[in-house]
Amino acid sequence: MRPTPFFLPVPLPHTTPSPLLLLPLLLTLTLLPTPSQAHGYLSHPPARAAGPATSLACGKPITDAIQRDNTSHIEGLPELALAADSGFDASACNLWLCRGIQFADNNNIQVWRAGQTVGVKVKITIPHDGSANVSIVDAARNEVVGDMLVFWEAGYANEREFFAGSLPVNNTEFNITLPDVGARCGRAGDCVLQWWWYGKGARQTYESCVDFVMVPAGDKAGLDTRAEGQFGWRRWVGLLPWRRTRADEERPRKAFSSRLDR
Ligand SMILES: [Cu+2]
Repeated sequence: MRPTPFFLPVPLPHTTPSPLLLLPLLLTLTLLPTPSQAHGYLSHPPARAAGPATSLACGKPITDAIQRDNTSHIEGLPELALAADSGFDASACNLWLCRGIQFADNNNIQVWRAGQTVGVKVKITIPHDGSANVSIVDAARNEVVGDMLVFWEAGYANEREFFAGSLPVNNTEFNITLPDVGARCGRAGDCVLQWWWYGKGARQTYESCVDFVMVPAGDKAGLDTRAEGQFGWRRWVGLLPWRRTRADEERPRKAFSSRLDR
């Protein structure tokens, strides 16, 4: 047998193309929507992150995709449910509510009162001009409760402003004032605070959900006994200095989830 030549000389170009010629290509690559790597998430207050309950409801492929890229768009997820062994359970996983991420995976339940002002932060990594809103959503019906709390009809996450560094600050940092939704959102899991963004050029939807319970103003006893114990220690843990770091907010994974869940 003849030995296979192990080195095949490849002719090298005699000249390197000018970087200017590469510029259009680079710009195209930068601006093209990237299917598997996207776009934004609500970074504060802590939002739902996919975990074991999501894997059980939505299957492993979808859960893996969300864990790989917490800014991913919803439209890329349904195809991952198609395989016979995807583990997707349509009755338990609604991809259009919180991207299917399950309440049971969240150990960061906010305790809020009507009239309270809450600071919200959003992380946008790739812009797509579009519309957005932050609303309270009835989780059982996937229905906005009352009026949207913040609403951008158009011009949210505009590409040109983003790359020029002139994106309006209120796209990513703003306050909301909570209406009295105690009647519908009195138990954790009843409602979510949802950040919703649709990039119209990319035709992609991004969503993050914050879990909360609304208690009567100034009345701690409004929590039933089961919830009081549950939220009592969870809130206490939430106040520990090592629990709340900037890194934790920027990286919406649950650093201590397995410890807390057991
Ligand atoms: Cu994109």
